[in-house]
Amino acid sequence: MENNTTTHAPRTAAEAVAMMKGIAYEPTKEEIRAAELEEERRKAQRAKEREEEEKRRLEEEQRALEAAARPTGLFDKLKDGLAKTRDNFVGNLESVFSGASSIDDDFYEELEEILIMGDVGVKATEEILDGLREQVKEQRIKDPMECRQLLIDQIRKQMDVGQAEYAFEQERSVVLMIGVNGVGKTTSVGKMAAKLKAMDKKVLMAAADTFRAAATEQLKEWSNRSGVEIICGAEGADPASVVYDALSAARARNADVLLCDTAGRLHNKKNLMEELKKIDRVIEREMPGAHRENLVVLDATTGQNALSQAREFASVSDLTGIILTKMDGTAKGGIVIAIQSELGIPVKYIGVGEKIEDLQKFDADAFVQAIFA
Ligand SMILES: Nc1nc2c(ncn2[C@@H]2O[C@H](COP(=O)(O)OP(=O)(O)OP(=O)(O)O)[C@@H](O)[C@H]2O)c(=O)[nH]1
Ligand SMILES: [Mg+2]
Repeated sequence: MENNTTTHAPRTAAEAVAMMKGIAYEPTKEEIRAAELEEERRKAQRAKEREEEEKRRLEEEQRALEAAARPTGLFDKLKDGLAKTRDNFVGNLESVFSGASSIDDDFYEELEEILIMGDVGVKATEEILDGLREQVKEQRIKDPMECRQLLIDQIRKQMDVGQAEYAFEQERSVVLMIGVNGVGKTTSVGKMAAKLKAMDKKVLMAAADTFRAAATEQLKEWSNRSGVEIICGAEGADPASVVYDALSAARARNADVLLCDTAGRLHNKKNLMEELKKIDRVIEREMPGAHRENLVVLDATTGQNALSQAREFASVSDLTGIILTKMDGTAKGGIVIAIQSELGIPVKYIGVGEKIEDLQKFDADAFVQAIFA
C-alpha cells in the first residue's frame, strides 16, 4: 500500500477509499461513530437472518420427525409392507382352511408344507402344529375353518416380545448394529435415530464402519435427515477408536442413546468378529454402567441364510435382539417366526421399506393382524 500515514484498518468508507488512492485522510469522531453503528446494525441483521434460517430448518426437521413418529397409518404401513407375505404365505393357508373337507392327516400335512415353504422353520412349524392338534382335540373341533383362528393364536404365541425388551430406550444405552454386508445396518441406525429423537431422547450416532469412505457419507446423510449428531473417523481408522470418541462425546453431551454403525464387510470373517469384540471391550471399559444392546440386522429376503448369520454372530457377541429388514421385499414373512423360535432371540424391530419411518417395533399382535386381516 502506498499510503504511509495509515497502519490501521479503515474505519469509515471514505477512509477506505482514501487509503486505496494513497491519500491521507482522517475521519471525524462523528464519522467513525456513525460507521461503527452502521457495522453493528449490519451484524445484528446478519445474526437475525441466521437465527430465522435456523428456526425454519428446525421447524422443518420437527415436522419430519413428527411425521415419522405419528402412529396414525402405522398399521397401514405395516400392512403395505407385508403385502407379499399376506398374498402368498397367508393366501395359501387360507385356501387350505376353505378347501379342506375335514381335519385329517392331509390337512395337517398341507399346513406343514406351507409353513415350511413360508420360512417358518422346522422347529417352529412343529410347535405350531402340535399346539393346533392339541386345541382341536381339546375343543373337539371338526370344521377346518375353525382351525384358522387357532393357528393364528399359535403363531402369535411363537412370537411374543415383552415390553421389557425395549428398556434400553428409557436408559442410558449403547446400541451396536451388527450384521453382514448389505443387510440394512446403516439404514436401521438412521431410522432408529429418528425414532428415538422423536421420543425426545438425546441421541448420538457413531460411524464405526470405516472400512469404506462411502459408509460414513451414507450415515452422514441419515444424520442430516434425522437431525442427530454424528461422530466420524477417517477412512481406514480403527473402528474401536471411533466408538471411543463417540463414547467421550456421549458422556460430554449427556446423551441418552449412542447408536453405532459397524462394517459388514472385512476381508475375512475372522477380522470382522475380532473387530466386534474389540468394540465390545471399549464400550465395557469406557461406559461400564450403560445398558448394552447388540442388535444383529438380518435381511428377511435371505430366508434361512439369515438364521445361520444370526447363529454366527451369536457365537462372538451377546446378541440382545434382532432387526429384521426388508420384510416388504419378501413373500416369506414367516421367517420372523422361525428366527424367534429357533434362536430364542427376540425380533425387536422390522424394516418395511427404505424411508425414515419404515422401521417398526415388532408387535406380534399387529403382525398377525396385518397378515391375516
Ligand atoms: N425395501 C427395503 N429396503 C431396505 C430396508 N432396510 C434397508 N434397505 C435397503 O437395503 C440397502 C442396504 O442397506 P444399508 O443400510 O446400506 O446396509 P448395510 O448393512 O449398512 O450395508 P454395508 O454397510 O454395506 O454392510 C439399501 O439400499 C437400503 O435402502 C427395508 O426395510 N426395506
Ligand atoms: Mg452400512
